[in-house]
Amino acid sequence: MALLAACATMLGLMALVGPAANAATGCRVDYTVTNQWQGGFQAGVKITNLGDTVRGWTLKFTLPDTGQKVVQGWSAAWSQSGSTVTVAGADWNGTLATGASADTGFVGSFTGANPKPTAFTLNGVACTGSVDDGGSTPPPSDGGGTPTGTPVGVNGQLHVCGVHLCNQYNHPIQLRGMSTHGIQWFSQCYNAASLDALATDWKADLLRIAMYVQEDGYETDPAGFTSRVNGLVDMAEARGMYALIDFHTLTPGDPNYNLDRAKTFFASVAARNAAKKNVIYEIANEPNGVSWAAIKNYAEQVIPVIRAADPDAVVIVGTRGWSSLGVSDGSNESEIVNNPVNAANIMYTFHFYAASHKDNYRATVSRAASQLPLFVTEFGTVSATGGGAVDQASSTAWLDLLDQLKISYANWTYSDAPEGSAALKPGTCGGSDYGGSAVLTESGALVKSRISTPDDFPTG
Ligand code: IDC
Repeated sequence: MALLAACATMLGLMALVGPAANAATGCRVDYTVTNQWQGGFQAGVKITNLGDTVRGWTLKFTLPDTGQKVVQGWSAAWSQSGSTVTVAGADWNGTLATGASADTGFVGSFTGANPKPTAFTLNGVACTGSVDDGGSTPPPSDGGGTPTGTPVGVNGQLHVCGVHLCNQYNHPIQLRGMSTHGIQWFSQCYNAASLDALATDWKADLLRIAMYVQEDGYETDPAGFTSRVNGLVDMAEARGMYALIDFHTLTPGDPNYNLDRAKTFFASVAARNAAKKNVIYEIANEPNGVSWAAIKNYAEQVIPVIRAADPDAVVIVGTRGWSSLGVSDGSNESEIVNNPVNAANIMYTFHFYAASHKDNYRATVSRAASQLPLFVTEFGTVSATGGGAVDQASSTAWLDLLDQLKISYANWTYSDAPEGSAALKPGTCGGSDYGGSAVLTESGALVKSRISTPDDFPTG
């Protein structure tokens, strides 16, 4: 306490005598306005510890204008008292080694100007590193928040045409991208640097946002998860990537268990994102232990909720047997062909894990693709557990098939989880470097080599 008081006195004295001597830097804060609209904005707040390891941290800063309010923050506990904002690190990002960063952010509102915050302190020590608002200057855009020349800039609002996903010129396209891991566990992996790498180094067309409903997901904090999903939609949009909003039901397998939650969630995200061109809705990740009739019933209740708010977006419906078109339950696509969901502009989900699902699944997809619009919203190069060895031969056979059929896909996962399906080596998300090949696992290297080849998006 005495030491702290002495430090505070010294800092006070130094402030009085002017900036002749630099105080030892303990931290740096990068503040980036990632999106701004009438009366509202979203900002990323990246905290880098430049001092000794910190176990448990509290960031404070000042919002200079009286109209500036924090509405909802993520990846930390956010509160505001007058002009002072307090951000307390969570369990999973509360320890920061020297040089390590925590990525947090918030959605705010403002009435007058929206000046950048001042007086950042970490555990009471002033953060004298640079405070950067470089992200507040948006890249060239089509007026809808999307940079030109990017996947969204070229293809615009998508729709289903026959069995394909079509762009604004009504030509079939294939989107290739990555799925997040569960955002309740790997939120730290989704930040400005990692999404920059995904868009520009991986040249990904889409980001799937896997929002688990159970397992400490949405059901524990509906407002917080909704806000985090919206933030990721904006970050994808700012980089010209499509955003697949995945209502990641898994256990229990009957999506009707989460019907009320789905209606609440989709009403909110569809209203908030209705004007955007980059949003696709995936209403049930992997139904299991449940009939196609029950899945169809769920879809026919959730889809109208989305359409009421966002009439033109594509919606993707999960299928029986962990989205295997029924195959993993001893059925096949005919149950859908004979009894399709009563809605337009929809697609059906197919998932595979290359080391577990091989020729008979590929035969089903080959056959079904001429009758049903399919979207591989999730696949792994490994076994269905998400772990084990990469099956190079089966993965290659699958990706060749999807390319040939122009079926869009997202790979599980763009994360540094300690499992074979993760694309990034463990520890990657604790740093700030996501580009190049040194951060990639075997799975990441294989999938990146497929995703980063030039797109073929027909225009005109
Ligand atoms: C797995 C994750 C694993 C996590 C588990 C929790 O890889 O870290 O502990 O979920 O439920 C799916 C699911 C997806 C699974 C993945 C791998 O959609 O949630 O992720 N998988 O098992 N379907 C088939 C495989």
